[in-house]
Amino acid sequence: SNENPSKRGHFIVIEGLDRSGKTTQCQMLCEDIGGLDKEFKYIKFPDRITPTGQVINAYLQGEAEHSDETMHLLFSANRWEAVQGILRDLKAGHTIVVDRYAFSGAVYSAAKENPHLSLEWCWNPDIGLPQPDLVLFLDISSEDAAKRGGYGEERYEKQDMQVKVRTLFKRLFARLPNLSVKVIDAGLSMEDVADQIWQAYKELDEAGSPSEELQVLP
Ligand code: Z5A
Repeated sequence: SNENPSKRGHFIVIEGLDRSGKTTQCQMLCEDIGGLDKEFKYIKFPDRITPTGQVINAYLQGEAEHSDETMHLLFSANRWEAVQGILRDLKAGHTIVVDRYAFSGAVYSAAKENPHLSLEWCWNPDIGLPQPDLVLFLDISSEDAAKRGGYGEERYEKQDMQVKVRTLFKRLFARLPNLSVKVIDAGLSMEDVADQIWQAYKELDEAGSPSEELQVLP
């Protein structure tokens, strides 16, 4: 029940296009959770610090070239190497807020002009990762996203890519009927986006016991 002291933390993922405000919203959500005196942890993928993350960072910045398949599997490995820590923190009752996850992993690779990288092939290496209790998809048109700061510096920050990515996100979520996905209108002000997210967080929290074991991505 809700009074169970060994209750695990919530596992929340924020997804969306570039410049949809994911990092901004993760920070605001973490602050609000902390304001309730609850323990939280923020994780951003790719984690550019680990050995796989350093290869990914160099690739994204255009400093290194690798095959599409190699990069895809490295992005996935970058999540797999975080699994033990995620499970340990959830078990300790900490809520985890994740900035991009397997959904970005599948759709950014599948959006490439490479016939080998079907959405299905791209999803496969992430099957078995812990499944989030809630995915907040920050939905924004690629035109509105492009109007925001700092756009266009990294490898995938091109508008035709972003249009494909948005379509693929929707296709992927439609294929995962047991996943709880909430679409958030991310074209609004930061405060209005944060309000929608806080509403979704409270619904999750009030729904009570995530005491069962975490599901895995199918
Ligand atoms: N990638 C991949 O291929 N495979 C994978 O498995 C994973 C990722 C995990 C880097 O990711 C690239 O890696 C990314 C996907 C690919 N490809 N691209 N391009 P990243 O997460 O490291 O990307 P990022 O560049 O750090 O984040 P971002 O997506 O660009 O930004 P964001 O987190 O969504 O937005 P933000 O930093 O919060 O805000 C962006 C700007 O907008 C900033 O100036 C804010 O002040 C402003 N902002 C935010 N909210 C608002 C509102 N509501 N109104 C107005 N302005 C706003």
